[in-house]
Amino acid sequence: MPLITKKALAFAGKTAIIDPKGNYTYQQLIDASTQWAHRFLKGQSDLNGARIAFMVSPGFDYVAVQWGIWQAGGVAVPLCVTYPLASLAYVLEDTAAEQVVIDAEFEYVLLNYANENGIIPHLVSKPFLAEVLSLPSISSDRPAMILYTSGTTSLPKGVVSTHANIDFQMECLIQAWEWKETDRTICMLPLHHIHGIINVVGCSLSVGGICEFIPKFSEEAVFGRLLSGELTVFMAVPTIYFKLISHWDSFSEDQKQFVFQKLKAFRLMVSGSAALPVSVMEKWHVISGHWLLERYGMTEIGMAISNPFHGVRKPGHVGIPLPGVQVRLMGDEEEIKEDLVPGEIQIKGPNVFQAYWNKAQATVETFTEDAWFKTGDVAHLDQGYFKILGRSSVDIIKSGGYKLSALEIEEVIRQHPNVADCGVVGLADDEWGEIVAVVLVLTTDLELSVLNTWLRERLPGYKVPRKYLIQEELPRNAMGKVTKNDLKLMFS
Ligand code: MCA
Ligand code: AMP
Repeated sequence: MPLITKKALAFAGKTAIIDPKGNYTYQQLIDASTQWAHRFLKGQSDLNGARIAFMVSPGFDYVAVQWGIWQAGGVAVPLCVTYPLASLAYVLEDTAAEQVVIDAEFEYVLLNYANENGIIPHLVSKPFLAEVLSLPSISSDRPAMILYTSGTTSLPKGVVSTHANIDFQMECLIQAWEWKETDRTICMLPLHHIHGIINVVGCSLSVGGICEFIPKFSEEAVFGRLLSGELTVFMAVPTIYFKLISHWDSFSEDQKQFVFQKLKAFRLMVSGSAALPVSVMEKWHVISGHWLLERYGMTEIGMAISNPFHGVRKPGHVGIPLPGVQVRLMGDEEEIKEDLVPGEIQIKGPNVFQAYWNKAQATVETFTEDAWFKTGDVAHLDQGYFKILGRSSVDIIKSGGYKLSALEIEEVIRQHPNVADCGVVGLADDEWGEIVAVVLVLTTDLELSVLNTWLRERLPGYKVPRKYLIQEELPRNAMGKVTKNDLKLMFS
């Protein structure tokens, strides 16, 4: 039995999940996931690492399916619920998923595709009752999950994490942030990324806490729950704090007093996935009395660096290494130990992923010879605290907490028949961190709204450019390479 399910047995009668469909105990979660496990096994004794994809709304069914895959010895491949079919198909093909679970509201997106491509579909809407037999025993070094991440290549890579990786990633946060059984949190983050899966849902369910779900972020819905007086822990990306602050600005003075009293009572409020602007941290302190705890992580490593739960949370800094995680800063030749000298963050520890799925070469290249994972993030040290200075590649964009590859977006745009060439860059933005912008070279006239609609059928909304510029040609250096800094300047 995977560790998280084993832990759940201790809290059987307690409420685990509250979602728009109801309240569910840990026992219900264990029972439903056991049913899912048998549904996937279809009489076999072990899935032996078969990939099972699922497109399920955040909530009880999502977690039951995830645990069911793990109990049956499969590898969980969560699909983004807002992806167009082209992006879903890429993940299904790349992982060679054998089965896919489809929530009622996504049947129209995926059911035909699954049937046409020989992937066994399981509909959440279709009840199932299996005879409960024995389930395989799962060793912790087996792969548990594949999450897709964008990088400096044009296609996203699947990050394979083992049960041991996932368990460590949760346990070190539970220890560092003092998660407890009495904690109650809310998840409004997408569940195809670490932030929602590990930090929010995984940690709260590992300690016997309550995890509430709202299916889609809205300022009103989140404030509604924050002011309920029932939650103790809140985690979000900087864009969400920015949006909540803008909403708060419209409140009356009395309402602001009420908000302050309710938020002050929280045990912990965390920000991560992208740089937290100091102005947002300071404004949130005015609103709630909390200095947000900023931490740093990555799909390949879970969380690695965090400001302390007790002690100084330094604005503009991501903190100190988490317990059990080794962090070093590397210069061109050697490790940097002095303050204020920039180097690449490199990581070692039980949190570090196993491999990129089916990409042996990329896996080898992302580690140093002495087995440190190269993050590609540049930072310096300041009295023991790490400060992120940027990324080593201009082609990586962080928008709304999502990591995007400029090259992937360019490849898709270039497939449009009226586009001769293009260059994608991230532009600094107060709300989104960065927004995606593109300089286009066209073959013939093209309505930008037409291109935009065409792109939305091929890319998730958060990858679709928000700014367009049409030029005769792209600026290139002597080597013929597009100079992205010049592209950025064109927008200023
Ligand atoms: C949406 N819009 C955008 C973007 N996305 N505009 C600019 N840039 C964007 N990236 C616009 C839409 O066009 C629309 O405008 C309006 O915003 C609302 O769109 P919608 O899709 O409804 O957005 P939302 O639901 O309000 O989403 C905002 C969000 C979401 C909640 C901040 O982006 C989100 O959940 N982000 C979190 C991602 C995450 O979990 N990352 C963690 C990765 P219009 O109506 O005019 O069209 S894991 C990770 O990074 C590591 C491990 C770590 O450290 O955590
Ligand atoms: P992802 O690939 O979605 O896991 O994104 C990981 C990347 O998010 C890291 O490599 C960083 O560039 C960025 N990131 C995460 N947390 C922070 C933070 N607190 N400050 C700045 N960047 C961050």
